[in-house]
Amino acid sequence: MRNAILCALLIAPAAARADHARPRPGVRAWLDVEGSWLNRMDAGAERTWTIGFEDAKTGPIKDFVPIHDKLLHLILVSEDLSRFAHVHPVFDPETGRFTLTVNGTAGPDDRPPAELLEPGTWLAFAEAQSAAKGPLGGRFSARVRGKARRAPLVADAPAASGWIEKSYGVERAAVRVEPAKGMLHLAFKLDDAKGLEPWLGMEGHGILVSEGGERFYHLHAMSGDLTFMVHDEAPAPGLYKLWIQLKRRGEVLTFPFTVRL
Ligand SMILES: [Cu+2]
Repeated sequence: MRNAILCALLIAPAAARADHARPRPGVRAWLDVEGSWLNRMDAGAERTWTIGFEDAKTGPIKDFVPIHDKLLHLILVSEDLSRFAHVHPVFDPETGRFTLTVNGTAGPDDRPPAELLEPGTWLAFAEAQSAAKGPLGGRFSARVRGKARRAPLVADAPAASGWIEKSYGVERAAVRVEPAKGMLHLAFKLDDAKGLEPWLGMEGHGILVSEGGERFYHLHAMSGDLTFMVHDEAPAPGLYKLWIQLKRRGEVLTFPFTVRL
């Protein structure tokens, strides 16, 4: 734990880093849905999700500083990892709380897409940075009433070259797990890579979540090349869903893969 934090602090933001902020001892991260900690709601209902971080001794944390251009990054995934959204809840400096309106009419950056929040359990991973305490992470769940539609998680098969090649409509992209001792390297390539531009302070972002949602990593592309890294540990072997996110010609693109590590 301490090593991971040190590592995240020591490596400059411009370099590749995997600041998969983890829950921090002495800090409680919480989510409530419309003021209730039961975190249940009906599908399609407009609800406010509120997120906060509380220090056991000093109370609510309010001294957030931007990390990759935003004060809080929230990754929402369905429990079967078939659905995904990366959103940025709105900060209230008075209370130190972040809010997200789901199924509502909030701005484009802080609202999950409409196809999200179908019945079932949703997992939410929050990443923020306190000026005094450093990276803060939170892992939450919420339940949308009704019968969940669950898709099995099946690994994408790599070609003999090791590359997993996939089509997304007219797009083609590929990823390859590259052996690296004590860390993880994922090489990525995109057929139409002209006009890529930085997004949230990086060339690209990779979100990696283990089957069942126990483990969460946020990877970044190294400058000039699209290799995504977890540099401070090797994620445990298993099946993972990976979403590579890049910005090209003004548009944020998301490429999902299922990889076996
Ligand atoms: Cu974000």
